[in-house]
Amino acid sequence: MKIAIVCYPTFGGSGVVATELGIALANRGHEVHFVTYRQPVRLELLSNRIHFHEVHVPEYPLFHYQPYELALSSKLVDTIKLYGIELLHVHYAIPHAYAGYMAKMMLAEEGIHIPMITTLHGTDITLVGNHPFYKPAVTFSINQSDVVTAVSKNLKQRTLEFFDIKKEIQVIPNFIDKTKYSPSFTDCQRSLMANENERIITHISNFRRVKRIPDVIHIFNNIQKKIPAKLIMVGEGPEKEGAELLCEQLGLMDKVLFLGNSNEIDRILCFSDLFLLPSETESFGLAALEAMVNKVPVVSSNTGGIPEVNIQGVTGFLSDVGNVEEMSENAIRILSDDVVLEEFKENAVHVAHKFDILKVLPLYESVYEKAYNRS
Ligand code: GMT
Repeated sequence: MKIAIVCYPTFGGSGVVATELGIALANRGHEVHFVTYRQPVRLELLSNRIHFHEVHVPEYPLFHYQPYELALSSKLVDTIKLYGIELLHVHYAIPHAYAGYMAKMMLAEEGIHIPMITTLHGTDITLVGNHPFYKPAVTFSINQSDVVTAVSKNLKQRTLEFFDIKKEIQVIPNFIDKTKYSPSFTDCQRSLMANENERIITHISNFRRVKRIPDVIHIFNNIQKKIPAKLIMVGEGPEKEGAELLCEQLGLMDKVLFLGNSNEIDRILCFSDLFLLPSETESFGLAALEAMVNKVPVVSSNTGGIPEVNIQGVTGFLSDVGNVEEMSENAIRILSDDVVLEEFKENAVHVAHKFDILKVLPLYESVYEKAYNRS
């Protein structure tokens, strides 16, 4: 099939999932066209089956806000016509489902009927979508999609609670491509990050408030009082500066490394012993899954879709949001014994393989087929 994918091109989970899905679809013989304002960060290789179309929004002084939705829907119309695209898959409802619907309507005027699949990722629903300003537009564009998918059961349930949705929502979980994590890759360069006797703890996110970055630092502070350890913080975002200050106040600066954004998180996870994800909410927790496929157990909050990924007492432990003390105790429990740590590591990778792309990709393909045959 010829598929257009609309996503955010940044380090956020929805963009990563959309990009990895597009690459996997191209490997299966589909022709994939990414339409967004910048080349997605994980899209390194373009080929005759993977195309990237940049959406330009011309600056015009009259516009206080530049109209991205308008530019995106026009670009979609042009790209769909030029390349004979058969299906549109938008990731993240705001504003992609809205722009996609407009494109669909414009094309229908010309007798071109294109099905639209909308995948909900979480923040589009829980944080932004339920804002009263956006609610009518988000409800409308979800209901106008030919097929709606959500990345976890929890997200589906919350979408149905927040919005008046008339469409069936199909749960298709996020996935990992385990072939990208070769077991022969042993050059972890652990020694660059920590001394031999130290455990390595990692957190990866976009450092927004929802990630509860101060909890990460406090949990690490408690751990390092009992166990020699280093903390690696990967990512950029508004909470990063405050996190650095907190580390300084707690006298942790020589034990915490802030690495910024990285395209090599598998290398970082390769030498990690534990992943911390104490988020306020998380529709899925792709970062936790990426940790698990790299044999890293997870200590997390028990919110949103995280319990569908991190299994209590098996791949790690889950606690109520903000329960820093319990999360610290659980982390110490995993880290203080080599045998226990190894068991959790093995369990983590075992459970992660249940989310292998080879199991998840056919679910998307069957949804595409259904939507295409209906249109
Ligand atoms: O977590 C973020 O802030 C980024 C956000 C996004 O939209 O890219 O992530 C959401 O989608 C990911 C991929 O489906 C999920 O793994 C994350 O849990 C979800 N984030 C939240 O729900 C806060």
